[in-house]
Amino acid sequence: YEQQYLDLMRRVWTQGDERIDRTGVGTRSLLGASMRFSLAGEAVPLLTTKRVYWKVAAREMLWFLTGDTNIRELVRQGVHIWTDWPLETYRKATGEEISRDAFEARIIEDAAFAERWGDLGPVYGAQWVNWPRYEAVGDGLYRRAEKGHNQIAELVEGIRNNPGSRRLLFTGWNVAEVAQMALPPCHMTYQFQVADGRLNGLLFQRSCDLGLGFAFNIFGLSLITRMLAQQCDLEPGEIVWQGGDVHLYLNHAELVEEQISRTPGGAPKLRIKRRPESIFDYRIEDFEVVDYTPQSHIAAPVAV
Ligand code: THF
Repeated sequence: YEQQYLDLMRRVWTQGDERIDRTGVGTRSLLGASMRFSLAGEAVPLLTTKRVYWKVAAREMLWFLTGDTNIRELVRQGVHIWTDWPLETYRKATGEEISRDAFEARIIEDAAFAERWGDLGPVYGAQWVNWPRYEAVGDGLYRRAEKGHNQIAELVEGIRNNPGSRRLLFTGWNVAEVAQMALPPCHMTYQFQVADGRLNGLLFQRSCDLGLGFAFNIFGLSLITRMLAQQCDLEPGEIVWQGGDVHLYLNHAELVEEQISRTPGGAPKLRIKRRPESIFDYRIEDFEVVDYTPQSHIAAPVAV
């Protein structure tokens, strides 16, 4: 399964259009790519050509499902993948040359500081479980309702009660709120299908950092598909990944060269050890990856 990924990596690296992107780092990029992976049995498309910190990706997914958009809880759990964006904002606003560690320490120690500087705006979680709803108050005026749409809860109901539906999806791309987000959603739309007692999952990702983010995003898609299948008494089927702007950052040259020279090996499995009451009750201890013997981690900088 992993060969699809390595082939795409090679194609983007050798044929991608080179340009300076939003971050100023520069990428090679192409538009439109697709991959499929089976989740049959306990299979999970965890990359074996480098070690992927799957627990970080799992914690991030659980954090999305709580609706939280502040990095504080992530940082508390030792997850650093969202720190760079608030840190950049803080440095620019204050001119203070605070280190990443010191910034994270303040986020943890000081609730008011975290409230002021740790929020990413209405990103994934906010849209997934609390998409704004408005109610009429007369005279053509509307106010924001206290409770928004919980797309995830509605999705679970949809899969259970209307499995033939072609509307089993959720999205983070709220056009009206994109401008308030620290970063508009990259993995933006998830769609599901029930076929032959199995749950298939598809992700459309408008922008994909193939060297860094992809490994997390494909694991996240596998995890949410497996969780939803469990909640709806279905077997997990296959997942389909669709990339929009698929790119490799120019400062990932060493990672790319090293990774495409490696040969995939093994068949990692993802196990869910308990069946929680609802899709919102999973804990990190519920997940276990076995038969995962990856090659060494390859560090690469994240473009902010
Ligand atoms: N921006 C960019 N440039 N790339 C991304 O992958 C990305 N994301 C999220 C938002 N913006 C992005 C953030 N997610 C890592 C992983 C996921 C991220 C951001 C960073 C990362 O650095 N991973 C390293 C180390 C992991 C660790 O130390 O825990 C890795 O090797 O995997 C994609 O959704």
